Amino acid sequence: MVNIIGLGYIGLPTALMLASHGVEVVGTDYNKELVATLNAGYTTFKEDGLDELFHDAIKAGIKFTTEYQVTDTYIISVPTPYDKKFKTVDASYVVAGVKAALEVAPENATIVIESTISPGTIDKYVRPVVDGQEKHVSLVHAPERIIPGNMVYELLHNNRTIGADDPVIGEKIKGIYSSFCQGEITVTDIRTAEMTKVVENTFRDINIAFANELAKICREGGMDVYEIIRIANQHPRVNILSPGPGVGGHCISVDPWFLVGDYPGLANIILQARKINDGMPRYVIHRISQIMREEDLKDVRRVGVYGLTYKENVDDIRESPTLQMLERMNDALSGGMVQVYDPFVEKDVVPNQWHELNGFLNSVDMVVIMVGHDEIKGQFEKLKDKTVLDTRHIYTGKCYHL
Ligand code: SAJ
Repeated sequence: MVNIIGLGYIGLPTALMLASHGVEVVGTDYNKELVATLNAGYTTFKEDGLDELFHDAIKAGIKFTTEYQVTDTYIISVPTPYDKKFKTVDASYVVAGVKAALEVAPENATIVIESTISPGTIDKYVRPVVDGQEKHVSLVHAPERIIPGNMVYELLHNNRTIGADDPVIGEKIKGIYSSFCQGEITVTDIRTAEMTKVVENTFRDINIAFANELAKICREGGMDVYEIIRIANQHPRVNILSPGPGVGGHCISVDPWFLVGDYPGLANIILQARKINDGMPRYVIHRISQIMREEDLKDVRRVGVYGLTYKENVDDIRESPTLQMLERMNDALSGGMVQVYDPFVEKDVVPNQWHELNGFLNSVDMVVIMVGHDEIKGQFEKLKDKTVLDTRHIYTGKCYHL
């Protein structure tokens, strides 16, 4: 039996996937409310295909509880919050999860850590806890790679990495993930697995920063960045990502800082990329002011910001470029408050937040598309009388770009 500890964005889909592929699974979370919701038959966040998977797993006998189980395999997928000021990861939830597992784990059990951690975290914070007790317990790091918005498909099809001290244990854990994972699974050591995960997200951050820098250069030089990237990408060895209003989410905007923090002086491109991407929300404010002047729009309250989430078709607002922009907007746009709307965000998180598209659009003259949700793609005719700044290059009508 596998005991999954932490039933959030990664733990829940992983637990459901294992259970629906014949593995006996108990999901444990200390949040009683979350466990009660799952036991009442409801998932806790929106994701394509998650509800179907949930029903398959229930049929297969998955259990949800607040109790830690006595078993030979634990998978820890708890949050690793990030300290914005010191750019470091807080491993305390991981350590607490490991300690909880150790209390009940039998001799020779394996503890797998799925949570994203900075390279060296296991040696520094987890290993001392495991080594400091009598029982022999093996450690494994199996970082997740799935992308919010396409989690179910990617769980099934992505390649995976498993880092273990002992290759035999690595192979055993590979066997468990192979129950559902159709991709290739590479077994390596723990440090390599930790580093690889961070490198993957850093690669993407640098590529996006390059696209953002090109957008600014092309604006200055009067060139169309999207056409240039489209043509450049026809080269067989070029694959430039898309410019945008910034990089949000809990991964790409966070992981590269681990390398900057641990290797100051060596992580130079990485640091510049972070600065460029973090500067994009401010650049969008600058574009809004420019366009307002050009169009003779005077009232900031009649500017509407479409999209609050960190990217399209998800309900996650962590580190979202829109939130970063709104924080800075007050002073930059002479104190006025823009209107804001996102179809995926039901709770009120910012002032002047609308919960209905038509009302939002009626209250504004200018729309800034910050997120390319499918919702707006299906209703572009509603924007035809507006001044539009499209930061995502999705709008088909006449508009401004980054
Ligand atoms: N973005 C751009 N331009 C692009 C692509 C993305 O501006 O061309 C922005 C998005 O709008 C968003 C941010 O970057 O604000 C990050 O979004 P994303 O879709 O690129 O990635 P995440 O953060 O949702 O998921 C990433 C993935 N990592 C990689 O692709 C290397 C995912 O596979 C990881 O599992 C996840 O991080 C994680 O948990 O580490």
